[in-house]
Amino acid sequence: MRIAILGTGAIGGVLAGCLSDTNAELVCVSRGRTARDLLEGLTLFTPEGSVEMIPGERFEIIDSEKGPLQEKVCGTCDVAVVSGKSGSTPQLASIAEDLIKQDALVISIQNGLGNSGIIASRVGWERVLGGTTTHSAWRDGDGAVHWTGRGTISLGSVNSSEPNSIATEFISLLDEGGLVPNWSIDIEGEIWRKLMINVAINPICAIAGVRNGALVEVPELWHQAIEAMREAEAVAKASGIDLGDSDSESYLRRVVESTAENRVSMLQDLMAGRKTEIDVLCGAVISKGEEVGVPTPRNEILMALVRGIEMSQKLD
Ligand code: KPL
Repeated sequence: MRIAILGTGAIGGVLAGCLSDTNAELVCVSRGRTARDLLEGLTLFTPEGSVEMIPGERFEIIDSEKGPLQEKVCGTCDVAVVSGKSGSTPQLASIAEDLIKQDALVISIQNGLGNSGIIASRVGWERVLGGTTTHSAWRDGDGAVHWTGRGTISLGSVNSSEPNSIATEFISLLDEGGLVPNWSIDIEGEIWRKLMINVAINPICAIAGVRNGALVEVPELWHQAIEAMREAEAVAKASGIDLGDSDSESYLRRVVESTAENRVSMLQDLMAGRKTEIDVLCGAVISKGEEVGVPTPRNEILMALVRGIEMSQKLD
């Protein structure tokens, strides 16, 4: 199976590293410095502390800054996984469209709402799967990927159907690579549950400049996180999303505790001088809230503050 990974930052790097242990052919799409680093090889620090060095030749590397794709790579991939930042989804979706075969699947495992719709506008809903991940990782200044927390990858079709043969083969490769995949019959609910976690953790840790664990150490931060999450939960319910009966506060606590040493992706973005994903996190909760008549004042404040920080760092 030939798999394209579009966006090989932190999570994309974990995917590339783990799948390099399987017999999948791997095409990695990155830009500029990340693509050049990958040519030298990928260094992956596992959560258990071991280091894997994967030679650059293991991957076919495409630098998206170097103009249109070469004819020979077009229409060659069975699966394309979009793992870049949400701001690059339109560009990555268009590259995915060129890379994939007719019956291929394109899967977003990015944070936030709306990525699958952007991808579907290029490749059609019949070739799109929803996805989400709870693996956590960061990429250091030398391009090495630090996989800080083992999680899972959930995939599912937007119409809750069973996996086809391509999805089944892809899942078994993810499994072989140690990425703990599962097929979800309710991928929309899973994407919303991840969104609830992200609006609780990401903006607050990014604004305060703290690691995830601080949320359970500082009661005032925890209070803000819960309020932001509860708003997202109310919007999800009013939008008809089934969130099951699990207690969201205990789930949030478990995620924060298991990623306590992490710098959340939004904090990493600000530290690296990148724009954040606030629009597809708090921004998505606010606009869905407006549609269904649920007020979201906490998300509005968090979004305004993150936008202010982006502006002060001239990231607009
Ligand atoms: O998804 C994450 C992120 O950093 O964006 C969490 C789960 C909050 C882990 O840090």
